Amino acid sequence: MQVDDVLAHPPKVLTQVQREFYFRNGYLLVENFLSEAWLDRLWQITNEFIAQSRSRIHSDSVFDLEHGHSADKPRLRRLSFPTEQHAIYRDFAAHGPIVDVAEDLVGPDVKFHHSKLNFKWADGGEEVKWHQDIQFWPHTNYSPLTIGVYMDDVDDEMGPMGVIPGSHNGELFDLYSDDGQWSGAIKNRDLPRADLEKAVYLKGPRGSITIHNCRTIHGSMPNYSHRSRPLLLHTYASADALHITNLVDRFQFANVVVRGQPAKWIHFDPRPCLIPPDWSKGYSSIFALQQEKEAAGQPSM
Ligand SMILES: O=C(O)CCC(=O)C(=O)O
Repeated sequence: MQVDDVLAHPPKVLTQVQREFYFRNGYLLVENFLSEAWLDRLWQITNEFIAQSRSRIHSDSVFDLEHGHSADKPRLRRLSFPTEQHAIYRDFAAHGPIVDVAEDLVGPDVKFHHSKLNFKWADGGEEVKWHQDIQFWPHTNYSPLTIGVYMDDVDDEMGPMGVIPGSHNGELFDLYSDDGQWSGAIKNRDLPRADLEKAVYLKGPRGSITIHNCRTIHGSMPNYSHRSRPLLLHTYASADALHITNLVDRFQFANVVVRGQPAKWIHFDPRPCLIPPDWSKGYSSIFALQQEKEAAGQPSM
């Protein structure tokens, strides 16, 4: 769908000013969006996964663990693909109020792509380097967007989501390092073209949501506070955006139309997109990719 067609469709929860802001800037923050009832449900199951992580020693396809993780002091970096792990996460992704937000920004036919829960644990939870998302999971157009739910209050010290306004209309960066390995991050020598001085950091009370377009440059600093920063992220697209790689094909709940109708016609955007490596046999997390590459002397996503 073209932006004007999306805007012509009556909004469900956002104001027209918020929608226009998103299309102009490539991001949006909506404070205090989620009800306490939803937050309680999400916390109930999230606490169970944190408890389960205590028995894990190494990262696996579900639990991505930070250095220093232990049974006494769990440091879960990411719970991967939560919608595959529990029905409450699936219910939230398919029927939660964020689907209304997605509909207001991609149009009446909404496809869910994937989700993840980034914890950014207290006292040093790892940074996410500047990157754009669409190079990880190319689609035939650039409608995909990611909605993040702050499950707790987030302030400046906690590594809030940082975005570069307007960058969704700019350059799409090459996220491979010079040796041809996927780094998942914009190279240091390219960062001067990324307008980092314009960065806006999205903070807010528990229940606030962040939204960024798949081309928007974004990242976040380490969490130096004593509180963790659980951010539950969901990616949705217009149903007329066909995913190009098979990253999520092995999952039951992925590429599912959660609102409206499946597309009859595919929408192609003529702007080219980088092709990522073949992750069909597994993908750990942006943290693992970026931090491992860094340990090996090369930055990543
Ligand atoms: O957790 C964050 O601060 C950012 C996450 C992110 O950009 C990603 O996972 O792609």
